[in-house]
Amino acid sequence: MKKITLFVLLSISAIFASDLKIEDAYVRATPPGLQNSAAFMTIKNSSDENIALLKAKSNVSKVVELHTHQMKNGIMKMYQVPKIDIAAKGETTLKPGGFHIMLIGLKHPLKVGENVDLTLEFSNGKSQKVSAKIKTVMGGMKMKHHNMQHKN
Ligand SMILES: [Cu+2]
Repeated sequence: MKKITLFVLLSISAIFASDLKIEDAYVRATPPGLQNSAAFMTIKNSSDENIALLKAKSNVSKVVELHTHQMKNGIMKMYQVPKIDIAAKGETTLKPGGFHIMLIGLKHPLKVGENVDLTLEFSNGKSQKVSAKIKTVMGGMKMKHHNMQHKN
C-alpha cells in the first residue's frame, strides 16, 4: 500500500516538475490613455537542451508580441522577434531596454499593485502561467515612444 502511494506521488511530481523557472515577473504600470505596456522577467532553464519562448498570451491587451531593443545610430529601436532563446543550463532576463513581452492595445490602465496573468508557450511544447506584478518602471521603450511624437 505504501509503495503504491509513493509511486503515485513520484509520478505527480514528475508531471509538474518543470525545466523552466520564471522569476521576478513584472509589468510596467501605465497612466490612463497609454495603450502599450511590457512585461519583464527572468527565465531559467535547468534542462540540457536550449529552449525558446515562442509566444505569450494575456487578456489585458488585444495583442501580445515578443520584442527586443537595439541601438541604431544613437536611437533605441524596438522590434518584434519570433522567439527568445533560453540556453541549456542558462537564463535569459527580459528587462527594459532589452527583450520584453509587449502588451499592445491595453483594455484598461495597469495599476501598481495589481497583477497581470500571462501564459508563456515554449519550444519544448510546454506552457507556463505567470502572475506578473504591476510596477512603476522607468526608461526603456517609454523614451522611444515619446521620441516618435516630438513636434518641433
Ligand atoms: Cu516592445
